Amino acid sequence: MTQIDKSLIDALRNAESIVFFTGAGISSESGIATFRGKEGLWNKFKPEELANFDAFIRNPELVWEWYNYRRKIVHEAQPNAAHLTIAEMQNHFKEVTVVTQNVDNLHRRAGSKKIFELHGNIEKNFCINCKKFHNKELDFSNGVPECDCGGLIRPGVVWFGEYLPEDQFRGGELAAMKADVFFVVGTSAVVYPAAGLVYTARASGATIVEINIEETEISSSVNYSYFGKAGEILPRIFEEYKLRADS
Ligand code: BJW
Ligand code: ZN
Repeated sequence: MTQIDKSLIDALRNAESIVFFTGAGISSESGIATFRGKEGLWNKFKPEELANFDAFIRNPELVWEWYNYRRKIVHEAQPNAAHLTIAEMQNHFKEVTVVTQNVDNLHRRAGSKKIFELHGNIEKNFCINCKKFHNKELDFSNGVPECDCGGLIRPGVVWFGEYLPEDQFRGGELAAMKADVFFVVGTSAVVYPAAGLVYTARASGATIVEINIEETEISSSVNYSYFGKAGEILPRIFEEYKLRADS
């Protein structure tokens, strides 16, 4: 069984601000497939075919089919032990911030309060023409839904080649700069500018802790790597912290 380093627990005991930078892997134990890796969604679907604006214009039905399929899975999923541990940690630290690349709402449903969503939210939709949001249930009975202005309605997520929502990215960046301990959980850390936040946190002096089932692009740049499932490792770290917090 992976041992949790005592020096990490010491760092947590001295920490005021902790940040969880999360990716698809944190939700895989809730039954939501990741994008990359052997169980990844994109073994079947290529990102360049689906997660970009040109693909949507070329074939909006196909792109919507993919998002509606995923939306159904997300609705049926429940937050797992990793999401719940992060939410519980809010009661033990001055400031806990979640900076997520996920669009699945599971951090919010677990009870996390301060969340920055870098890649949007699968529950939201907006018109490609006037940008108005259409967040109520959409009607697909006459094909891809349209706005009153005639524009197609698209999922409210960030595709390749698109800018991240400025307020969300800026919030994530400030949190990374302020973090005492910066956890990187369940992300391959290959998609930018999100992955760059790890280096922002490191340059600002944070202790970086990676939790992943396998090595990633950033493994050689972190202070601690724990290889295992987020839903097992995070509760163990928190248990160790609570045990030693009183001693
Ligand atoms: C577990 C686990 C368990 C599993 N426990 N762990 C060349 C070089 C550098 C950059 C670029 C480049 N060419 C283009 C770019 C920019 C591009 C980019 O970064 N591309 C790289 C892939 C090369 N980025 C962009 O385009 C971004 N925008 C941008 O740069 O704007 C500026 C600009 C504007 C105009 C023109 C040009 C530039 C936007 C990126 C948007 C990403 N969108 C997606 C889709 C969101 C909507 C949706 O959900 O459909 O976001 S792509 C997809 O990847 C999704 C994710 O949020 C993101 C990251 O993936 P994540 O979360 O890391 O998941 P995985 O699957 O990769 O990894 C899961 C991990 O979990 C694995 O490591 C597992 O081992 C682990 N794991 N089970 C712990 N139980
Ligand atoms: Zn419109």
